[in-house]
Amino acid sequence: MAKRRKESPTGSKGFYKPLFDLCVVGQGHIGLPTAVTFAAADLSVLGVDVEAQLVEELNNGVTHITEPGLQDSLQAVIKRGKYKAALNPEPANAFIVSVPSPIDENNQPVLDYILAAAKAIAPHLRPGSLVILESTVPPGTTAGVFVDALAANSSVNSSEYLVAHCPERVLPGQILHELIHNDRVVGGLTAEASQAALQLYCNFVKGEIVVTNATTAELVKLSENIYRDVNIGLANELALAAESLGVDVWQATVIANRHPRVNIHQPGPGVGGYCIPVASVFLAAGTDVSTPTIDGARYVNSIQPQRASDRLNELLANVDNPVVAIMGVAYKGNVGDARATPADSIIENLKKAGATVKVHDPLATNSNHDLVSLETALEGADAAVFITDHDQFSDIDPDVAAKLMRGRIVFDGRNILPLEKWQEAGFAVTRLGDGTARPAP
Ligand code: SAJ
Repeated sequence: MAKRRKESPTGSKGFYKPLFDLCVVGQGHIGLPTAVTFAAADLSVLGVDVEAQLVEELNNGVTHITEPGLQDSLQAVIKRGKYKAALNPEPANAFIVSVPSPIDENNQPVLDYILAAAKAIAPHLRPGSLVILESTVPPGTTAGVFVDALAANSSVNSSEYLVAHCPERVLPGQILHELIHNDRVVGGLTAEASQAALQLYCNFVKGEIVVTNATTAELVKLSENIYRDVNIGLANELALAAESLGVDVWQATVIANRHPRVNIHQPGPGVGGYCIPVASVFLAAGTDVSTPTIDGARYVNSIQPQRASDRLNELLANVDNPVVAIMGVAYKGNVGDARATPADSIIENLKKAGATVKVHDPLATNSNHDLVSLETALEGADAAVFITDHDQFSDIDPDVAAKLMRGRIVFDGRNILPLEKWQEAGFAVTRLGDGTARPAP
């Protein structure tokens, strides 16, 4: 439990007991699970968001974030009087900022939401208050513009409150579990800030809490996601090499990964989401070193949707006015989030090439495409294109698909289908990187 500071509201010595232990600014994919998990650990939590309708829905125990267990947990902590949502911050012992940090059309980080959150909480800071920035930021942000924004809007001397960067590392679809069980890094501007942040996360973190400084914690977060981006880029380039050799990259990868120190990731039709694709942009914004490996992998991943589209156009070359069933628009398997998905550009490219596209996704809740049922998507389709690796796609009966579809073309962008079963049902299954794009010389 964060230690209560015996300070009066005016900051003079005495007893100051704010209404809330914790105020979490930003009630999105990370902020809401964080607020609810702290509330479930018996802290009194205020969840703040700028969206009035969202605040109202949250206070009614409703969330449209499709995260397993989240809505039930929200309703439980509301019932126990441990969670309330509001439009504006209120006095609290600790504040967490967990708001979006997107990139703009010039590929530059946008910190406006973070600075607005700092401005909103600053008037509520008291001596001993703890402020934690969780949002992913360029290295140097916490110690720079973030604390500057707090200082510019607080009447308390900045040496009297505590600031830390504590990035999250949860996997959408497993957030409530990973928030508790993953190791956590806390990076204070001062040792006291690190200890206060450690105390706070001790309320529920069962993993190890590793203490460092703020800028190191910022680099740790970016390193984790850049590691993934670079390794996905490697997998996508190995897929290209496999195609040129006429070999199956999926088989080569399985065998290579038997090496005790090799973990080659999976090639795919693109790298989506708001995390991996922007990590290298944040690193570049906070440093002035040249990073050709990181930049090269980012480039490879950014053109992967086009490469997948080009392969699809080859497969559909002999089909007049093709009807294509798109299987999956979520940015990755087993999640409902269709924002920043590679599927959007693949669908656009197919339409530009003259295809009629029907889109099916059993989990997506926020796609900008009209979604149809599996049967409707497959009905009369010349081709089925699997873009998202939802587990349930592996269970589709190819014999049923054969009865519904007009054609027998299948593009399995994630190598999720039982290949022989679909081939036995009469389908010509092409997998990205399977070596059939250019037969071996
Ligand atoms: N992808 C591939 N090949 C792979 C793995 C993923 O093409 O081998 C694609 C996915 O299909 C998806 C994209 O990359 O489109 C990103 O997938 P992801 O599994 O990296 O998922 P995110 O972005 O939801 O979560 C990542 C995670 N970071 C790491 O695994 C290092 C998560 O732990 C972070 O908390 C999250 O970013 C974040 O919020 O930063």
